[in-house]
Amino acid sequence: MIHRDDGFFLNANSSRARIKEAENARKNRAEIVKAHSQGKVSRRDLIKMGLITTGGLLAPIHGLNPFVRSAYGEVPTGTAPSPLFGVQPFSAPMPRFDVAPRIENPLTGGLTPVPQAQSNQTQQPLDPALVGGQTGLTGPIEGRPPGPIWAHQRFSQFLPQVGYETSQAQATTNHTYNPQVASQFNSGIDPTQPIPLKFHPGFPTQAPNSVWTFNGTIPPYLVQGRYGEPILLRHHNRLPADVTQNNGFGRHTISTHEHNGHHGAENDGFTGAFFFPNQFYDYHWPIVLAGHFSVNTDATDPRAGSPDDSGGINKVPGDWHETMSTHWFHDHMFTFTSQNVYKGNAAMFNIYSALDRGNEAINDGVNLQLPSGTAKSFGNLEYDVNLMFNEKAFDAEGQLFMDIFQFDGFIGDVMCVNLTYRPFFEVERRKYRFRILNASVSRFFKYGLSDGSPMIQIANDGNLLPSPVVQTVSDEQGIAERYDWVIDFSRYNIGDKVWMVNVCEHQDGKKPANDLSVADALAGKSNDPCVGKFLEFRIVRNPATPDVSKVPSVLIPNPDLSSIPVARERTFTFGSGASQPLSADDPAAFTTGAGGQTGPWGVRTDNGPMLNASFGRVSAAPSFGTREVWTLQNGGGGWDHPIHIHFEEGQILARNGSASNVPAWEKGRKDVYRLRPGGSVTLTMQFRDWGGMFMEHCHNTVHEDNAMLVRWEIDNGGTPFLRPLPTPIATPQGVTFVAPDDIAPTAF
Ligand SMILES: [Cu+2]
Repeated sequence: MIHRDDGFFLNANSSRARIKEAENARKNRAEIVKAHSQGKVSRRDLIKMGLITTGGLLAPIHGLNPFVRSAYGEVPTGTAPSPLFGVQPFSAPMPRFDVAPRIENPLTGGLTPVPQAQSNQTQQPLDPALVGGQTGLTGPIEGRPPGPIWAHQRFSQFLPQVGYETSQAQATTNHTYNPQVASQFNSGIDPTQPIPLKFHPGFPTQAPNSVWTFNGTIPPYLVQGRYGEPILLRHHNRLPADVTQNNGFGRHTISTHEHNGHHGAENDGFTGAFFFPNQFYDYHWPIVLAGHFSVNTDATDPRAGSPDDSGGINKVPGDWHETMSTHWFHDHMFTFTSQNVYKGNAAMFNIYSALDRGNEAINDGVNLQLPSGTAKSFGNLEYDVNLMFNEKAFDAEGQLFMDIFQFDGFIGDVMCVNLTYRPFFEVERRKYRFRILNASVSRFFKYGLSDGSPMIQIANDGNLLPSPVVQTVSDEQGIAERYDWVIDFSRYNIGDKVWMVNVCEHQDGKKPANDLSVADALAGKSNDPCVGKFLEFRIVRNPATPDVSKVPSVLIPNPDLSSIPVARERTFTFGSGASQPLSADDPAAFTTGAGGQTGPWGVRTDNGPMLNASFGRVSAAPSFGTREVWTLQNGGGGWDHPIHIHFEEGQILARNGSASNVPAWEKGRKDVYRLRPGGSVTLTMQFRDWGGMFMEHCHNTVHEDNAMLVRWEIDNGGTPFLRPLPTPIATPQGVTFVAPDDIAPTAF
């Protein structure tokens, strides 16, 4: 246990002079972040001005860089502490998610204009602010790339049956909160009361351009879907057309990634397929089981199914072993993902199935009866609770603050659950399911209950585990990973309290610095303000009816891939010191200068060079319908990287070369693979059902943005897919296509 008296986080005992110095440094840096986010200076300009180095580091200038040794001490100083306005922890209720209303007839009037297979290129006048002040120009109403290549694949076969419509928008008061549970299951919150956008009732209201959430409101947004019921999510961009109207960070162009949706790539939120203010993008989520066209194609197995509206099952094609449950969706805008997600572009998506029904009472031999509720045939939320963990930072006025010059990662100091500072949640004496999302920029969480009681992990990422795993403390949950837990509160008495305690200390965004014991975290033996109690459970009553939920000893076994030949093995190394051979003018490439050293982060594909991202570069092109084995290697020991591979679920075959290193809670399917310092993960995946271009990247989104990301695409030898696929280049006047700017020699 390392206990520093001082370090990354300044605290109230730090000298006033140091705090003032750090606050001044923050203000000075914020001016640069603002200029960069608004496009007034490029990374190349910042290098020329000597403000950042070619390695991507903030130059050691006193008054700018908080890590410069100062007269006040030898150790690095951090940002000034976020103000808490006298607020005490556990003084506000934790709000449940705001459930998106279903639009039942998206093709017959529910959505206007009617969704269509190809992008709607109807022209509209362009706001001059989008085009350098030019007037009289027009652009398409939909930002999806035009034409057949980016048409929704198999749209007529999977016509949307339900629609959702939401806007990325400036912060505003929520007047339509619908948690889909009675207030007794929401710590007494009255949903008819307006909810201003505050991270605690005692904090200041956020300015419209400080926070950009779904519909501009909190609590976070939740979509509920089910297999066999295709969804059309129409996402409007209602952000300011003037790029400078962002309160210092965040980009007004967005791309929405349904993290790990098994959908066509045109609906994946490709990082280069972003759209502009006043446009919408129609995302078509067919919600099919992987293997839809090759396994159980006659839909005879009831385990491959969707809940119907009367407690039964609608059987669907595909492999029931591929059933997914807890998803989220978030921004994927090229080089601005960290800012946009942090600013509020993050929501959750629960998928219901025959196995994971969201109804704990239906006992039909298929339904696993996980804690949820009983009133509705599926999707009951009384005892099935989405939790979004992330930490924020605020400026001296209490407005949301972000610093993009910590290229190792961005770490905040105000721990929030469901965007509320250290809240309480009232529970009954029975079992609950918690779907926990790490929605941070760069922080890992590791947590347990304050009394050391067991928690049962039932899912990792979107996937129920083969078998539940009992733990008293979680693993270090990486950014974008989802862990689902069952906690049984029947062991407590009415009036008891128990806390969730974070034991994972960060000193920077590189990796966890130290894992404390729960006892040490409770004793305050860390200077990281996010270590310690952060969520208070108040046991308030007995359940009105007996708890009939179960945690079966078998959940979802993995699909057996042993008879499928391995078509190809690939290696990706994630590290620093990357270069960018592409031109500074290349619109798809992360670059700071011609022939440029940029960086710092990159990916080495097979034995090629360590490269900065370009979404125009094809790094890998697996053949449609095949299985491959990929090894993800950490290029260094000084950092951790949670690597996300889009589209298909993988099974981890080995950690550091050995299957025996894979812990029980990683034995299911995964979509984020944290490498651990110096470590490697070997996994296997199939490439089925859909085509197009996908991504693989670090989900420490500061690393992703700077520029640890590769594009891969599914190849079918030329038909029906193009080989290679053209790269979309988004402009307000419409999307054009260019040939890939680079193809790795081992891609095809
Ligand atoms: Cu990383």
